[in-house]
Amino acid sequence: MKKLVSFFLLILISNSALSENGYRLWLRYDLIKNQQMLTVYRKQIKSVYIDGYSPTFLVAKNEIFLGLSGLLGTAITDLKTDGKNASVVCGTFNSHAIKNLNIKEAEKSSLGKEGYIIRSVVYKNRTVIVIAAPEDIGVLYGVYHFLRLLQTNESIKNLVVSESPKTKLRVLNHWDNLDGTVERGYAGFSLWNWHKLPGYIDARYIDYARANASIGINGSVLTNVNANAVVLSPDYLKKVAALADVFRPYGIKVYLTARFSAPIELGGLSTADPLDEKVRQWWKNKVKEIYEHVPDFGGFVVKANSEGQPGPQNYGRSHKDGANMLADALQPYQGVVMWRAFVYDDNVPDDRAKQAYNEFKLFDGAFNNNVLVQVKNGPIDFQPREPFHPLFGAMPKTPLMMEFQLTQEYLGFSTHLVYLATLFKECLDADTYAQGKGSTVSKVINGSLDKHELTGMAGVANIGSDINWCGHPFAQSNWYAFGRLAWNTESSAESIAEDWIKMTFTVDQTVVQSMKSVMMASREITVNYMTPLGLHHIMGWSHHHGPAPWISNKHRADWTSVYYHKADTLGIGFDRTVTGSNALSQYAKPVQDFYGSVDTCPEEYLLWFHHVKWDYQTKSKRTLWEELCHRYYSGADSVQWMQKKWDALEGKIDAERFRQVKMLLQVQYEEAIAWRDACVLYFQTFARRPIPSVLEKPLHTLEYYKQQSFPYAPGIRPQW
Ligand code: BDP
Repeated sequence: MKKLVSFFLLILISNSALSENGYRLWLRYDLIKNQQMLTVYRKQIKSVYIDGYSPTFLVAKNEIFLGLSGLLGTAITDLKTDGKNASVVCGTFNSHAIKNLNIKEAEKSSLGKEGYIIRSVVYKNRTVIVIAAPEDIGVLYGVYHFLRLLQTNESIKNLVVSESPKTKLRVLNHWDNLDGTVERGYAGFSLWNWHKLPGYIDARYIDYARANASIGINGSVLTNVNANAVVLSPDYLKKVAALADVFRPYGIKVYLTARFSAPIELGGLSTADPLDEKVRQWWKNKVKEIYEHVPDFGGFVVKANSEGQPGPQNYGRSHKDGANMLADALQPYQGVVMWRAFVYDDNVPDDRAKQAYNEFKLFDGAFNNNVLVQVKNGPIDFQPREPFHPLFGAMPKTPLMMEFQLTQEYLGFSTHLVYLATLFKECLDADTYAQGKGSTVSKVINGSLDKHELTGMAGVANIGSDINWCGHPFAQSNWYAFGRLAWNTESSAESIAEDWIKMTFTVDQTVVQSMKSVMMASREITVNYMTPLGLHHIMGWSHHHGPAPWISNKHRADWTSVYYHKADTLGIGFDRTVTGSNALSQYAKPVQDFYGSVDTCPEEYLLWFHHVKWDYQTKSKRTLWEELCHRYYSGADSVQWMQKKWDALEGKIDAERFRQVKMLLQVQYEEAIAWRDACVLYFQTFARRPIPSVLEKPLHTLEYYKQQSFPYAPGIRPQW
């Protein structure tokens, strides 16, 4: 009996060790299955020498041994003291081992602080793989890159890799509240256990840091942009310091969100006026105190005078006054301010899309040099599709930081499979024409267009306490892709997807190609069943789940759906041309001309910029009404296509994640049908035309869809 019990225990243990619950993300390091590659790798990699002892070197060492022993399934010798016979040598350019290898000066220059090289060099008739960098962190990044080559079964013969990041600050923005909830979070609760910190360090903090470092993320904003001043109190700063200590070896700095009214709430002052001497001094003291706890503190992210948050305008001051006050306090310590341009106040404008530009453009060049203005990718709010934000290209004297949203607030939460890198790329590749053709958003962000040293990209995190971190197995790809794109804004969505699949699932080419085709199409499919042809912000009220194009009569017009789609008996769409809000005037002339005419405006943006008649003939020769119906139907049908592709993978990937994604795709399909039916039936009340007869009848009535309610939809702001 005893024997039997231990036998079952063994099975249990070995099963759980093999369990593909998604926890390991893209750092799985399982034995390489391709025997040919495995033999080549094993032959070439027998020992490693790490020339360095700093905390960063220690984690690099742990990672390379963890990775190599898992991937190669053999013991790798750790040459502790002497690198002469090592097959892989890691170190900074100043280290003894690397100096011996005579790396050319030219190869070292222009790598910057975080860059690295990976080279196959011949040393005493032997090929040695060198991972070298100007600084320790570059070596860690190089180690992750090297492991990626093996994970993706790339050749490691004649390696000539030179890498350095295209943006300087590559940060995750956690919208995590101190009570453990996550605003717009769909993957459980916050990772940060504030109650148990600083004494208790959850092992997850380390795995979080590893995952980030592996894709070059070097900053973590721990708290929600709708900020709570308590995080700046002495007790919480100790907790923040404990996290910073965990992240430091991985090259990750912590940042906090600064509640503008903190001098009143924490400091007992009667004002938070940024020009008041006492307020300024309060922030200086607070910043000094923070740096005593966290010597490499990154700085502040600020949401001010937006959606009810306090800010300088409460005192008749400007964004510039507010940002520069904090920048002055941070300057002595090289801290930065990321001042958000996502602003809209209580005075509902004629077009919310114009507000950020109107409030910020005039301050171009007026911010201190440690201020970045953080701009969402589009002018409204992380919609399935938006044109690029008009501030990109409009503030050449100010470093503009990109803000993407990884958490799928408007894209099906963590239920829908939506690979967002195509959305990110669409924005990065868009041409602002700020300095003529080729002035892409990517060049604005990476500083090359306007010669900025300080550059950055932020991603609103989709990470929570769920075992697989992101809720949906494929949502991990958005975290991954964000890091890779922040590192190199020019990388392609496709190549990133390919790496991610290979590292996360399998290198089997048929699976890779199939999954990749689903991922690459997924965002467009979602746009089609949610907001085709440039429609936007027609989701459920406040929680943003499901369709609700009928939302009207709320206390502010721009929190309704009818404000955005403007459907009437004549047509549909928001006229943002000269005959309407003229939001187009905020773009460079060629962009205005292109989007300004219905003839040249791509149909993807048609109803974003134009109010178009129901009988307008689209490129497909269908009327606008018919085209709208077709897009909604084809979107929902395409989810079935994704399901078929997925079903064909059964047995080719692990059963656990296969089943999870299968179930999620079915929910996605049902929700896509709801989107399709609800929107088509609702817009039909204006168009007064039949749904084309080739399309099947909606499943339910419009009334049915209107009555759906989701009182406990996740991620909602408690105070709303
Ligand atoms: C919106 C979210 C809201 C955020 C806001 C922001 O609905 O929860 O606070 O963005 O970015 O998309 O500040």
